[in-house]
Amino acid sequence: MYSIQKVSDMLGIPGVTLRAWEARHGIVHPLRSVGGHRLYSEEDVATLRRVKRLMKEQGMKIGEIAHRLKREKSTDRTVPRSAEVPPLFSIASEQERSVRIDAHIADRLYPALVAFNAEEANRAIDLAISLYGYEMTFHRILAPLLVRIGNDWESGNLAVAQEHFASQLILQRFMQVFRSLPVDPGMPCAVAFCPPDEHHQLGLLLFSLYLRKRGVDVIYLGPDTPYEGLGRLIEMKDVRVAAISVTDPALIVPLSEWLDRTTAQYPELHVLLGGSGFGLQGEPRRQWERVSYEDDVDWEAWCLAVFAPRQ
Ligand code: B12
Repeated sequence: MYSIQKVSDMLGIPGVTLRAWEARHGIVHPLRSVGGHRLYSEEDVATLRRVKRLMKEQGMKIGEIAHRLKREKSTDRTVPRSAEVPPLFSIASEQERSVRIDAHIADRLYPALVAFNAEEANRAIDLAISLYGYEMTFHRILAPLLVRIGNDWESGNLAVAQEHFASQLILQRFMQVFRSLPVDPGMPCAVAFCPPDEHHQLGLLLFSLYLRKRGVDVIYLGPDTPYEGLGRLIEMKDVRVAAISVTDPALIVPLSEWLDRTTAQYPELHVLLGGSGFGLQGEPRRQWERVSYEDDVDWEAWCLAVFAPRQ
């Protein structure tokens, strides 16, 4: 597996471009390390190499290439199911096997969700958790599935009721695990939210789960959170960390204004900003003391620095 830096060096494609191709066009879906960093497989690297070649040799645009790759994938899917999913444990490499198992679970889960079949969907999720544990299940199976569902809704292939049902069922499973994880009383408190009008909460959930697994008491406020009252919450609970996720870049200006006020008022507060909204911004990023951007930091190292016991 390769880090984003390694892939960028190998292929001469900037990291920001790799992230944009993933977020906007779904060219590849690298796995995530426990620290939340992208891990590219050989197959991902081969796909990216091919994308680069198509751009250079045939002058194709990234959108056209994404369509071609999708078309090719759906043509592959016309192969009869029995041929497509061979017996789960007969495949050579570890990585191939997990890709097959992922596909097998997703092939059960997706139809169950769009058919409003909660029982079957929960069984498929239980199977995934028993195979991978909950953290890997969320990163490998459920997060990519939510992205697929979001895409299918946006392209008109799913009705809003199907999208809502599927998203809600998966979000409930996230919350179930989240609530069941113990809080370490020695750890400071964190708050996690998306600003007003931001409804994309998946990245925030993954990060919150990551913090909660480490015993951090995360107050998860979720999507579309008004700024009013957050200062009071920070004081009441002695919040040390604010994790904020933004997908729509238009929301960054009001967020910056809130950050100006809040970091001045609570100089001890650490803020971690994440979400594709920041990657899409053309202008240079604002600098604040104690504010970091998730794609510049190693989650593990950042947590160690921020949550290290005070001397
Ligand atoms: C799923 C989805 C939805 C779901 C959201 C479900 C949910 N509850 O979260 C639904 C269907 C509700 C939805 C609605 C809309 N969506 Co939408 N959606 C998507 C989709 C398919 C995937 C986004 C996603 O969840 N990615 C997976 C997560 C895990 O990735 P991520 O957010 O980048 O997070 C990663 C990192 O950035 C990081 N991270 C993120 N936040 C944080 C925070 C911290 C603190 C840290 C440390 C890390 C971190 O962690 C993650 C893992 O590394 C994308 C298209 C795509 N393929 O990307 C469009 C997309 C994001 N949506 C889009 C739009 C426009 C909308 C809508 C306005 C509807 C529309 N198309 O008309 C609405 C309304 C949303 C709103 N007002 O906020 C646009 C956004 C364009 C833009 N830049 O503004 C996209 C890109 C689609 C497109 N091509 O146009 N959407």
